[in-house]
Amino acid sequence: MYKLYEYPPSGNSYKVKLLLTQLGRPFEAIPVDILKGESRTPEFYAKNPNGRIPILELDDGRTLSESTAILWFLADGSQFLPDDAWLRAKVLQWLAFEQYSLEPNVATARFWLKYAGKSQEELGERLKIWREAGAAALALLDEALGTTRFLVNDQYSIADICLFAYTHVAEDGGFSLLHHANILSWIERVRSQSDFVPMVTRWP
Ligand SMILES: N[C@@H](CCC(=O)N[C@@H](CS)C(=O)NCC(=O)O)C(=O)O
Repeated sequence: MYKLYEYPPSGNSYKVKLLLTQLGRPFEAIPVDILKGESRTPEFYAKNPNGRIPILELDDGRTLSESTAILWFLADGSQFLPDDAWLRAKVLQWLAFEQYSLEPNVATARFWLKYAGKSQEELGERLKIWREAGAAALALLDEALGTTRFLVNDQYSIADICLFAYTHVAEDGGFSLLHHANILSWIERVRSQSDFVPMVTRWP
């Protein structure tokens, strides 16, 4: 059975958990308290030298880190990743956008404000930069969702799973979704997919 090393409120962990659940793949979830440094131990570095969750561990002990790589590995051959080369590249385009433009801003603001307990004053200029760049990423996503029900080929895929993770909790980082009607209706479409599981937002 797969092992998923996760910090439960992490969107990067949640993406993998949601996909595993929707694939019907049994897995053991192993919580790692990143706030207590549990991802920075010698044992953990042996699994991921980058000291970060999520990690997927296979039965033979091989480990895979980076949520994008894990999603890609798990979704291969399933309905959540198209076969067509162009459509696969479009999925990858959204995964890369999430990791470069959305997650580093929306997720980072959320993490430091909600989980690491920093104030807006303490975060200062950094928070301003995350908010501006995160708002731009959310605006782009909203525009893209104006013409399609799901991000690639109108079919629910790992592109939607990946972007959903931090977008639907963006308000935790001080981002407003009120004027992003396309995102709000897409969030409801994602939530209505079969075997959807919600994200844990309070832990432990
Ligand atoms: N690009 C990575 C980011 C992983 C990441 O930043 N993980 C964070 C939690 S979401 C973490 O483990 N932080 C703990 C630490 O850096 O010590 C992914 O998508 O998996």
